[in-house]
Amino acid sequence: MSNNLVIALSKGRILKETLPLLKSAGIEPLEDVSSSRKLIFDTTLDHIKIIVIRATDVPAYVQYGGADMGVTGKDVLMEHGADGLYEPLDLNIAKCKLMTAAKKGYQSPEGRLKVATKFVNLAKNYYASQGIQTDIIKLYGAMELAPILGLADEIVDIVDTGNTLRANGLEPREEIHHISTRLVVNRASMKMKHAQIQPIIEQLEKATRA
Ligand code: PRT
Ligand code: MG
Repeated sequence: MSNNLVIALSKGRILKETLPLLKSAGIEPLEDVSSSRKLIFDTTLDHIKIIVIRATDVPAYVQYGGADMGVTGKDVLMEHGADGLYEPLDLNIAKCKLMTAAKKGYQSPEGRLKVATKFVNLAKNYYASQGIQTDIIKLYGAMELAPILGLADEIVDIVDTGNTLRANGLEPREEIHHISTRLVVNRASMKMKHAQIQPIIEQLEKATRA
């Protein structure tokens, strides 16, 4: 088995906060990952490569061993399921909340609720736990539009400042989960490459506490 290590990073808002943490662990990409069109990067450590992919694709890459380690949001991990993944570290970045929301002042119906979200599994489980029956409509973005245009009674989405909801005449309702960014490790890699992976986890842990 090769001792090469592949680390999967989420592009988008998590990336900027992840790079300084990796740097403290001595791992720096040799090129600017945000401006390059490449998907795989050499780093200051010869045996470590970084890939930059969508946050939602990180669990699959790590689960199936395409990457040994990965960085993605707890929301993405919970929605995907944690099969084949260790989650050794909370990186404590990109913190936000998974919430329900609706039009300001809107009275949600007593019976079945129409819910628009990209977090289909999390939404189903949450409303089921509240004893509420739902018809879930899967969307890939701009969930805020759904209640405005009558597509849904409520949405389930990530909220940080609440500005996006307010700007669209919506209000936050129930908090479902606190979210932050997590380090995940492929289960087989954790055993086979423990000597390489453990020090990285320890250095990242130190960096997140700093
Ligand atoms: O954009 P793309 O479809 O490629 O993927 P993505 O939207 O999943 O990626 P990205 O980069 O936008 O977010 C990656 C991760 O960042 C998420 O999985 C969360 O774990 C975390 N995160 C932290 C957030 C936010 N804060 C956040 N504010 N993800 C999304 N948002 C969005 C939210 O969806 C809403 O549209 O920002 C808006 C709300 O922000 P406020 O401040 O207006 O409340
Ligand atoms: Mg986005």
